[in-house]
Amino acid sequence: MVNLFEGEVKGGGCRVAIVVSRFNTFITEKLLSSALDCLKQNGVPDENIDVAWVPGAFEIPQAARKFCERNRYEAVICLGAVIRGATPHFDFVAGECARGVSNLAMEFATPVLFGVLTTDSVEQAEERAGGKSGSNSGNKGWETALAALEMINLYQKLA
Ligand code: INI
Repeated sequence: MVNLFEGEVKGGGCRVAIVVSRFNTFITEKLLSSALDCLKQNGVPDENIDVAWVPGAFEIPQAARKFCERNRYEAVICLGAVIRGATPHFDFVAGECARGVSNLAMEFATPVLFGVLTTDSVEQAEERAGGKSGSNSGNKGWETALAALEMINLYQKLA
């Protein structure tokens, strides 16, 4: 019989930080709203959630580091939207953001979650942010918050 470790989604008592980027706000506000719904529906009270807005995805890891350094959250959630469109910036911004978030997740004992959309088009980004209405179904904000709660519980079991 193997010893199995699996995180359960239990938000009660958790403190969570969210970094969300303002670039493509029409998408990122939907990611944020769905992430907040998920946390609240799973028992995380408003006063246990801190949210920081940053200009763009490139700045996400910088603010996420500050949250990690505070050492008072069970998870740090990163939300953003990098859309290829016509900008040559895409690969640099998307790549540096992913690399920065991944480095934090390895460096700190806090789970750091990657809810940054990297898409070829606005339509693809909308699809992943719950459609035009920003519903919770198919919304990566919701999925990232759920993943955060699972990782928090898993880390508690592995501690
Ligand atoms: N930031 C994004 O979050 N998404 C993008 O699609 C994007 N594009 O395409 O350029 C973007 N650029 C801004 C970048 O994140 C920084 O805020 C900026 O370069 C200042 O450091």
